[in-house]
Amino acid sequence: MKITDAKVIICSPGRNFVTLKVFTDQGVYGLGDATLNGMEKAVATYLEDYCIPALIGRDPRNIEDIWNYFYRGVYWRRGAVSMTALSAIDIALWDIKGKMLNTPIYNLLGGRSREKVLVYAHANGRTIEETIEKTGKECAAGFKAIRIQCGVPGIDSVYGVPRDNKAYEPAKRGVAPEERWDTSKYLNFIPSVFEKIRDVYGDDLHLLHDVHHRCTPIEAARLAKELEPYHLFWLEDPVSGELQEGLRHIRQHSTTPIAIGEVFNSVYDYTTLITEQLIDYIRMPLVHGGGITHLLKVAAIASVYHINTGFHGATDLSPVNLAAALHFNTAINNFGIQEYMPHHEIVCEVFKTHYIFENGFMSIDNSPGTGVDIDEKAAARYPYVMARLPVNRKSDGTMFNW
Ligand code: CS2
Ligand code: MG
Repeated sequence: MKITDAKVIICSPGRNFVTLKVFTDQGVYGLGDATLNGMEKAVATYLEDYCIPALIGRDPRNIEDIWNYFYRGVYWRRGAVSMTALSAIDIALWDIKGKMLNTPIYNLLGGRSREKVLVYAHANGRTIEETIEKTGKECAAGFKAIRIQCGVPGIDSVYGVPRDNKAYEPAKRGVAPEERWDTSKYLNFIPSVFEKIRDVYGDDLHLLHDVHHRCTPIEAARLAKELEPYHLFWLEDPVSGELQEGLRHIRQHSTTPIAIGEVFNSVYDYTTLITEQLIDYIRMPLVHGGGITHLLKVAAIASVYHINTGFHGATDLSPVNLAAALHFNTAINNFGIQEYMPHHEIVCEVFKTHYIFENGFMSIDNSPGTGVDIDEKAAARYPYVMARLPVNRKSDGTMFNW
């Protein structure tokens, strides 16, 4: 069996997605997600100019060897752009293997460990009142776990909280906008939000919060400690994580569980964090972390240290990634939770999926491979639009030292 060709499809049904389609001489093709928010064309170029020519002619069944060829065989290893490209190749190859064997990917990963996958929703309010209202809406939709973000008095724009009450989409058209941030205002305010949410919704709901890396280690330790009374499911990305040792400060001061890694792309971003048990959940998603092949290894190491998965799943990760993640989450033992932000309706015109959400959980059916297909004609109706994530400065204009 041989790979005969591959192509990159870029489309923008509401937001940009990059999809890799790998063709074989058996008529079966595989799809991989190659979307890297705000850097879409860099991944597409890396795939088209460097990876696809080296992929053609290889046997798609040899996933492990192909993975190592593109990781260890490349002099300039790692990095978000190349790891996203490698993830797309890997997911497409698992899709092909599933289709060739006529079985869903979870079956290739050891079969079902669970019937359904716990997911969390987002409640983003500009004020505490709006956050309470949005939390209520997600509870009514059946969610058992909700990520709570709230606008902060005195800060014009809080990342992840849309100012215009529109759907969540942090990337803005054109060159990256610059925003102002004030960590002390944020730290003084956020515990009061969780106090109110617990007052209204009680103890059973799982509450999560995302710091988006906007604290120094000691600031993050203070926040984790002050949030303890509200027993969060997790506090996400409390620090940037580039300095793995920074997480020790948080651990030394608090029992709030910590999740990190949506911007990580290899197991080497996690070694200290996992082996010293400084975190509780790994966030690195299949699409940016080297695909199923690499995440299987990261999850296995994490499992030894009683650390669970909680993959990134914002709307800038395509349905191809979400489906692959659901297979992965269905199979592995140390699954914790999956982020789930439903894609905009028009995304469903382009991507045809076989997963469902019901009463707080998601499940995937027995379709072979990932179970996702792409309608290329529909994709062509939504051409690429340049969009970037915002840059933050302190209120006096200084760039942060996070
Ligand atoms: C966020 C994301 O979902 C999350 O946890 O941190 O919204 C993230 O900011 C975007 O996916 C960036 O692309
Ligand atoms: Mg996040």
